[in-house]
Amino acid sequence: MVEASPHHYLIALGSNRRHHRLGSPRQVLDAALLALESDGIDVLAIAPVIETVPIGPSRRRYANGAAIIATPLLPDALLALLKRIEARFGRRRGRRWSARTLDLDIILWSGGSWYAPAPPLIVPHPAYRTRDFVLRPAATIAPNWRDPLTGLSVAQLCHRAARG
Ligand code: PH2
Ligand code: MG
Ligand code: MG
Repeated sequence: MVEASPHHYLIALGSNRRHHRLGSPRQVLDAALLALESDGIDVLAIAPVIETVPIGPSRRRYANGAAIIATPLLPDALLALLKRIEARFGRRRGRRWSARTLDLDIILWSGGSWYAPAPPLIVPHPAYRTRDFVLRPAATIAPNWRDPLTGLSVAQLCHRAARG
């Protein structure tokens, strides 16, 4: 039998802008998970959403979350799908790290490492190991998932990031 969804991914969700119809950043994240499901992605685990202070130029607070998903898509195809969902939610490409309605990032995948130059995609996400706003939600659903580069678990990375 062919396995329907062989790849597992840890994805990070972020929003710091209301959506005119969906509402608050937190409601945007809930709707984004439903959008993933209606696009055929299996959502296996959802972390409780947290509110975080913005890192970078935007001054609005973020709602941040994480999910474990399963899909037959390889990272490049999944990234294309995530970008289409971001666009459907009104995300505009502009200044780096400007306020956004929806940000969907691939953090880890079950295949280990992935690198593609165009469009640029590196998995594991090159910056997630020090980002508390990614690691805190991630550690609630994937504490034992090991980073292939450092060999550290998500829980260990989370403790380190919290210590600063
Ligand atoms: N995302 C960024 C930049 N800064 N800060 C917080 N707290 N949460 C985010 O999701 C976030 C950020 C770029 O994607
Ligand atoms: Mg992104
Ligand atoms: Mg991001």
